[in-house]
Amino acid sequence: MSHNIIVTGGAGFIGSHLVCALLSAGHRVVVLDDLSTGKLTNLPVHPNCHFIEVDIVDELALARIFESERPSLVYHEAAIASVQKSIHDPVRTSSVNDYGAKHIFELAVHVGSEQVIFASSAAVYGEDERLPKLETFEPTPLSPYGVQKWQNEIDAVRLAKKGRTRFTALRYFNVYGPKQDPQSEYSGVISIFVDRILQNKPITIFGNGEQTRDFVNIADVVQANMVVQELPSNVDIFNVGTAKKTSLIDLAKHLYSIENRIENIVFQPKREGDIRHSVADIGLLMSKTVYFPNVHILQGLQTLVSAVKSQRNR
Ligand code: UD2
Repeated sequence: MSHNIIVTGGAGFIGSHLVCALLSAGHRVVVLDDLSTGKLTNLPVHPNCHFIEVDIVDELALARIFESERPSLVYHEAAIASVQKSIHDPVRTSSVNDYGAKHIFELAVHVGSEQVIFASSAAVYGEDERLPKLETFEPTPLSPYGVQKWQNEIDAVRLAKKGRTRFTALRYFNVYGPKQDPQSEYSGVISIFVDRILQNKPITIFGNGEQTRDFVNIADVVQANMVVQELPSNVDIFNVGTAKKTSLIDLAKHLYSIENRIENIVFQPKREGDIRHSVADIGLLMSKTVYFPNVHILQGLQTLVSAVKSQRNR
């Protein structure tokens, strides 16, 4: 079935990959983005792709868009997606990540959208040291970002009882892939490492490098977003990862060996709010859908390095 779909944050890293997959599946897509970190060049030129520049805290503008588009499906990917930024600026991040999401969710219910699929985060698990992370663990976030994403889930549970809109939260683990912007200090570690190694500059590891993450390729994150469409439950919360963990040191080693370069690593103190280990249990998502993580980290890193190099040569 073809849907009219709103994708917030659709010009960003994850959103734009998702928009391409939705267009390929034959849907009409309306992209909402304030272009604070997203880029128009991330979006394909396609007759079914429509872009509207809007800030998700602008309630009036959003209401107008939802009233006229009446989307059957909403993907909410817009956020200030940074643990560190949420610590330095909890007020602004809360207005976007918490209140922005509230607006989107309320409007989807108001116009009778069938489903809202939204980006939550492994950051909700915070200081709980049990591994792998199970959706049934009580969240204990360490950062405002984790609290904000948890609040989104609480709102989803509340609103799912109110109308006919179904809510699906996807707790992304550490997403990486082409189009992830390496330029900010808040960028994902893989994008920063690739950028610096290709420029022959040293990389920085915060802490001793033994912290681990479940690095999940953007292709698998898009897959998760696609397979949860049409799930019958009123509300679902799923981890999206690979169930495999990689330490920062191993990640750095893989990248240096792909590029055949001598390791050049600077160590700095651990960052505030940094969780030590993180790996997803993905049994729930795999049992309820056909999700299967296809991209092995080594293969994903190799593809990413080639993509970044060929983009630079253009
Ligand atoms: C990621 C997500 C965040 C949230 C969280 C869930 C990104 C950018 N952030 O936060 O949105 O979903 O996962 O747990 O994907 N590091 C270095 N050197 C660098 C940069 C980072 O050592 O130059 C370390 C950092 O201290 C951390 C690890 O690498 O231990 C991963 O950092 P990150 O910023 O990529 O992601 P994380 O896990 O803080």
